[in-house]
Amino acid sequence: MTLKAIIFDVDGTLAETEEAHRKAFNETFANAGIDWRWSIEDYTRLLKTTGGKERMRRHREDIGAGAPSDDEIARLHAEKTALYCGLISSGAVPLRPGVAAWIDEARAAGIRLAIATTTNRPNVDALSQAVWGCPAEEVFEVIAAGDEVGAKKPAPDVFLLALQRLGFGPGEAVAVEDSENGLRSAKAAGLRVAVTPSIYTRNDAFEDADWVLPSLERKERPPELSFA
Ligand code: XBP
Ligand code: MG
Repeated sequence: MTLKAIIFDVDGTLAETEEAHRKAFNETFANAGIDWRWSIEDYTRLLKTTGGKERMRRHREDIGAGAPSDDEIARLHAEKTALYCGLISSGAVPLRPGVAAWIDEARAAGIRLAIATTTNRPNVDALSQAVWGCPAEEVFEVIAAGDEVGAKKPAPDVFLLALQRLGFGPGEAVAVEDSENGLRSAKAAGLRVAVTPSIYTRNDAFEDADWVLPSLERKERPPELSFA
């Protein structure tokens, strides 16, 4: 079937954002007087739990702590989002190689562009402003983000929501992901999936991917994913 849309993940796919997320979590904990500090090793493990609030609850359970409460975690997460957006707005994180050119190329070819991400909508907008100088909806026609769905990746919900908003079936779109959870989510939605591993996901399992690409640069993309 002809390809009509590309649905992009954000964290790790459009940009290597996870170090900025980790720093924002750690700064939030320090500001709140909580003695949690997530190392790169900790965060690699914790990333298996998608969503920032879910990740904090997972850590609380892992260490057998009774606090912070779920309400407190929601407040901490709002602060983390503000800190993260500040980091991204300072221009600290560029797009990954090939992303900007691919998006231009796809748009010029009439391919419709969407986002399906676990991250919060303000984080998507902060990245778009920093790298494109405009709100995310000026780049992506459809954005499905964060808490808009009940079940985060690897559940298919966020990709199904993006497809529904596009008005397409899964055979008409391709998902672009960097993680095993993202791959499983997109596959469960019935999509073909191109994976480009990121710093935090290079040891994930990608056997089920339709394509595994070292980067999203044109020279690495198969003919089906080149439009120029
Ligand atoms: C990314 C995530 C997100 C971010 C944090 O997953 O799991 O949780 O790390 O975002 P994916 P929030 O790239 O598969 O969408 O703190 O805003 O939840
Ligand atoms: Mg990702």
